[in-house]
Amino acid sequence: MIADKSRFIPRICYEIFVRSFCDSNGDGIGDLQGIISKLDYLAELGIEAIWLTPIHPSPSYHKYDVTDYYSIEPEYGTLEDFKTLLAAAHERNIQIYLDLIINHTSTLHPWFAEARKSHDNVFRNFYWWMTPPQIEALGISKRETSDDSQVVYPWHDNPEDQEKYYGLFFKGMPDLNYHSEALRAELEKIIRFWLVEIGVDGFRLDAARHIYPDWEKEESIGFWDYFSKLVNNVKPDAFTVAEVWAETEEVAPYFRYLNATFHFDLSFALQRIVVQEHDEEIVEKLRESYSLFEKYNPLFIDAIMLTNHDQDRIGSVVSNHKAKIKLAASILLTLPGQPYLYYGEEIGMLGTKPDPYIREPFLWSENESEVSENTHWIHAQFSTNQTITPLFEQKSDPNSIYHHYRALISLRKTEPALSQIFAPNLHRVCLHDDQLLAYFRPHVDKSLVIIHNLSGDIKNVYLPEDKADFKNILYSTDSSHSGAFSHAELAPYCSLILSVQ
Ligand SMILES: [Ca+2]
Ligand SMILES: [Ca+2]
Repeated sequence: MIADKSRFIPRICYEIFVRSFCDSNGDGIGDLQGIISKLDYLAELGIEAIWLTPIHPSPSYHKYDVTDYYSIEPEYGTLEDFKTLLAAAHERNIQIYLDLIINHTSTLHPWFAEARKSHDNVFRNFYWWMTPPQIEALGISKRETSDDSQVVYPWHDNPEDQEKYYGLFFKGMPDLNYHSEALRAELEKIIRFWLVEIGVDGFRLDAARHIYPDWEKEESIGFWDYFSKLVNNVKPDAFTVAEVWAETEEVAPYFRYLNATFHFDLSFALQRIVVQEHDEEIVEKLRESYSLFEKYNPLFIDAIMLTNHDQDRIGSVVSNHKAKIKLAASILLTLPGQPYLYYGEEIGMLGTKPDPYIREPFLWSENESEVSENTHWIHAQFSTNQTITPLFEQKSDPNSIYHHYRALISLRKTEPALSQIFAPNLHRVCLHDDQLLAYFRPHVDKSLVIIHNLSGDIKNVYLPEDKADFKNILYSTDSSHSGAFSHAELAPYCSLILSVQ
């Protein structure tokens, strides 16, 4: 079992797509010094941990195909810059999680460059190789697409080689084969290097359900047993959050060995209820997931998000409807779990796939001067000065999306009922209207009732008898509310948090 890490869990996390976040040297590409310059901004927003998308050398713009696990992509900076970032983050009580991509490497990684040379190369079995008859015999030449990979034919040609190699995501990303003990020894070195020598606080684990291929799928969970033991041996308080992009039932067993997994089912459910303006018994479904997760790990941490770098941005999902953007944030930040904000959500950034357009430059200021913190490695199609108010202006507008996020994060951190992370305290409050989403967060010090109006209509709210004492308005986005909750109306898309006193 995993160690008790309850003392080490920060509560508000922020995903930075490094290339797009902040440019420090005017080349238009986000970099580590840029992130350092924004740590005060993140601390002010209330962020307590950062998940950095990959920072290792890589031929792609997204860097999910690593060529060297021990250094920093030169476009992003140096190892010294990274150490500076880590120290500066720790000074502000912000943890740093690295994106660990160990399902595959780049074809340009020296291991693969060796492996592809010949059948008897010592690196050959770091990867998966088979002849076409072997592939046919196992019936694995084709696969069904999954939420995280549209690839149907995962076997790729190596010129002048009778064997093909397996690459689930694309031919430039050959899958690693952890049947190789030598590869496992390399992995141990990588983990030790980042956790112990450099001192990062944890890992976001990419493609965790794909470590072993589909025909050996059940091996993947066992791999994380091995992995968590490695981590616990070198740094028991390190944090692990896994990408297991699947239905909740398939996700749950991963909690046996890992602290947290991203809740994709919830992410899509939150998007749907805000778009459709109807609840779909989200609280009941969450409670079912909790009892499932609990079976595998009583200290499970539900990593919750509206979207991440692989999903259409929430701003676009709700058609840039400002009140709905705020409503989505209000729901996310009042539910149990460890929330992950995707950079730019706090200023209402937009974007739909293809991928580069859900990863556009953060708008710090208007993009007019030549030298700017705003990155410009891509020409933004969605988040521009015409569609989005840059952070600089939102800061001086108390009604901005930015201030909404900030207020909710602050509230989450000061109210123990909201910040409770273990044994999620969540119960449905039935208001007999599926356009009202209401829940109860009991806590020994101060319990809360939270009500969201999902609709564009003014709603009458009648609290059930057992919640009749919840008359104190702790927080409301309805400007007509103040003091005691006697008036039973809630304005469109507004949220209300009530306490007994
Ligand atoms: Ca730069
Ligand atoms: Ca794999």
